[in-house]
Amino acid sequence: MTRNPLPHIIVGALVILLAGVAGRISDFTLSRRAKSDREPCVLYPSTAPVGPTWQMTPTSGGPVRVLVKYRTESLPERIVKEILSGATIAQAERPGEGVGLERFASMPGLAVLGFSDMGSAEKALVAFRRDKSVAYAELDATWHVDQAGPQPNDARFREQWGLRNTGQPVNGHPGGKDGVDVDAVGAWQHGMGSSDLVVAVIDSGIDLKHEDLVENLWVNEGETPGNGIDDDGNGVVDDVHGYDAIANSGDPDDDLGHGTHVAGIIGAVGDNDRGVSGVNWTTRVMALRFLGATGGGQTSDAIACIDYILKMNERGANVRVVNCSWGSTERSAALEEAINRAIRSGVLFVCAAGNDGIDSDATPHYPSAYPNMGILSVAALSPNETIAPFSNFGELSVDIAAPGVDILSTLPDGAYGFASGTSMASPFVAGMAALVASSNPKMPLELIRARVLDGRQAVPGFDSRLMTGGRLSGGGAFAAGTSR
Ligand SMILES: [Ca+2]
Ligand SMILES: [Ca+2]
Ligand SMILES: [Ca+2]
Repeated sequence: MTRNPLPHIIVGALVILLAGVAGRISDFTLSRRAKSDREPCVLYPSTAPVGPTWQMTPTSGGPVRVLVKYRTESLPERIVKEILSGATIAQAERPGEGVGLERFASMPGLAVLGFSDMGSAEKALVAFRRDKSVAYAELDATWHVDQAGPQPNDARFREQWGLRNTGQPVNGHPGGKDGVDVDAVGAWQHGMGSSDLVVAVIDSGIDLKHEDLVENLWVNEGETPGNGIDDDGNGVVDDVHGYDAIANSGDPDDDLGHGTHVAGIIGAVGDNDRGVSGVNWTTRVMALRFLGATGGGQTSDAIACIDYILKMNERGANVRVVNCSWGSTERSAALEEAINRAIRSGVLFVCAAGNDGIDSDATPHYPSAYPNMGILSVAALSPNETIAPFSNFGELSVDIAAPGVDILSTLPDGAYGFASGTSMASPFVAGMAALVASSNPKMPLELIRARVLDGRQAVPGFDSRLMTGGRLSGGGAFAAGTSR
């Protein structure tokens, strides 16, 4: 690990400092309060630093302040007198008695006025903006910490609306709704993941050489790579990062791209300056291949992947979460039994709800709809907080929604790209399940499940379409944990 802790220390120190000064973080005002009780109509300096982690919102409640900047190099005495007499701002309140005027050394033409309510402030603004000697006039905005929590330095993190949605445009599409994300930043206040816990991706394999995945791949410590020998005697030669059930080999490389994309959502290396961040900055992803280059796979190969997971768990691998971003309306009794057995051993299955845009209660999609509490079924959320039109839903059979539209993640050959589908939504939940459990890698399946589901953010209209009626929230999942 070569993480630089300095940015987090700085952010943390800033948050503590602001909390100490303001007494609260969310509504922190940087304008200096009046020295007396003579508000409104106090003129005093305003110091509002601008930084990338700050967001501006209009002041609400209390005295409403207005900043006025005159074109002159100093605030003209004539203007000061007019302001103090109320002549320039005819509709605004008259200033109080004996109120002094403070100027800004660096901006001599700027003044701050206080009004008792928004109505008189807005009238004053209109009057100021009509005045040709005024360069600009604006409300004295409140600044606050936008999100108190660590954010990774990955080059394309800003495009990952699923982790942090500020309404930014993504993949050439207009921005969605601010805050509609998995609240990864809230979750990261509690931890960035753990290398003691393994998430298995049963899929098309993974690009095992990807710059943003290598560090977070599961490693079979008992296997010496590339010597053509099954060193650990588990029946698979050179299985260093997982298993290819199609070729029965130890090289689950990805020639489809699907599994690599899924793996990056769960655990692309976070805060390493490059690419993207996974829900977990640090984790261990086991690569399991049963989907071939055409995107299809056999039941028997899926079962072989589960068999491999259980075999390695017996040897101490600690696979706690399995992601299944695939499915069919065909119901396999054999696959169902294999999954049920794995769940009984303490492994949580997180599955895509399917991309047919239908009610899964009426037309079930498997394995997501197998009736087992150890299976979480995930619908795809859009950045506008709707269930994506292609996504399956179901009040009984689909549990929760997670981002699944225009999701940026890793692709084979060291690439990055966008994809949409419940295939992308499922790994957000699988990744968050692992993140929630990272403080206790032996956390019981039932508790992991409860935290993820109980922590969901309720969304109006989702009640009739999803079991929890909400979307995944990392901050909520950790809060759900502390209330137990
Ligand atoms: Ca082996
Ligand atoms: Ca070997
Ligand atoms: Ca990265």
